[in-house]
Amino acid sequence: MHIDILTLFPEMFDGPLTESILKRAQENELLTIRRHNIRDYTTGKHHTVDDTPYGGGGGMVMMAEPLVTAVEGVRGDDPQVPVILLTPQGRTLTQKVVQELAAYPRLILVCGRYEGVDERVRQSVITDEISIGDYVLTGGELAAMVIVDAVARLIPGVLGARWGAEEDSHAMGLLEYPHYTRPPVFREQAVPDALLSGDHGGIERWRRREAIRRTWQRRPDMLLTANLSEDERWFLADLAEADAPPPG
Ligand code: 6GU
Repeated sequence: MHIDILTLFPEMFDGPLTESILKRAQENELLTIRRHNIRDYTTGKHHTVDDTPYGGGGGMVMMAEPLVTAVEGVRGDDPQVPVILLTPQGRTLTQKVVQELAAYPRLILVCGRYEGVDERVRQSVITDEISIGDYVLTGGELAAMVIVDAVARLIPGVLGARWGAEEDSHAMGLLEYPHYTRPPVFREQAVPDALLSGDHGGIERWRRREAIRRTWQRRPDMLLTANLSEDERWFLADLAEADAPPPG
């Protein structure tokens, strides 16, 4: 996977890209990331990238020329590559969208700044717009980092072989089951017997049920689309009954 990031602040990415799993993914050449400073695509001697909005009002708007020139320069003659603008107006990022993005060999991420970008950037070069949630950030950079991280961990080989992404919360359609490690008792709280049994079928069943319990408690909306067995549907019905308001 190759990701190009267009930004006015390429150094913002130093931390996330140079530690831990994203660092190793790049060292192993499973992921290549190139950062491009939009300011390098300006022509005037002042290297201006923003201007006041037509019609007045506060704030600044990112100009069309540097941004479109940057996208065209970076994209080359590959019309297939998604050019994604990070903006609170985009479609909301979910694990399903992350999976969709991870299937491309290449992505271009465009980080908006200031109050917005000239509408003609959208019309000229943007193929998709993504938001990472219903709140407002000062720019698209943090959102781009979120996308890079979430996409990278789905690339085969980025996570260890024994530690795939298949059982992640959301990928499974359920929140994750509770985890425990040593010691067996911590401040009088014991690890559940089911996990100490060595019975792999029993452990799997316990984990599925606890994932369902947690999802019921925290994200009942996710259960509408979760893939549950007959036995698990009965377990969920029992949970719902125990929680039901008292009769009368
Ligand atoms: Cl992609 N950009 C900005 N500026 N704010 C956001 C966002 C993106 N996603 C959520 N809030």
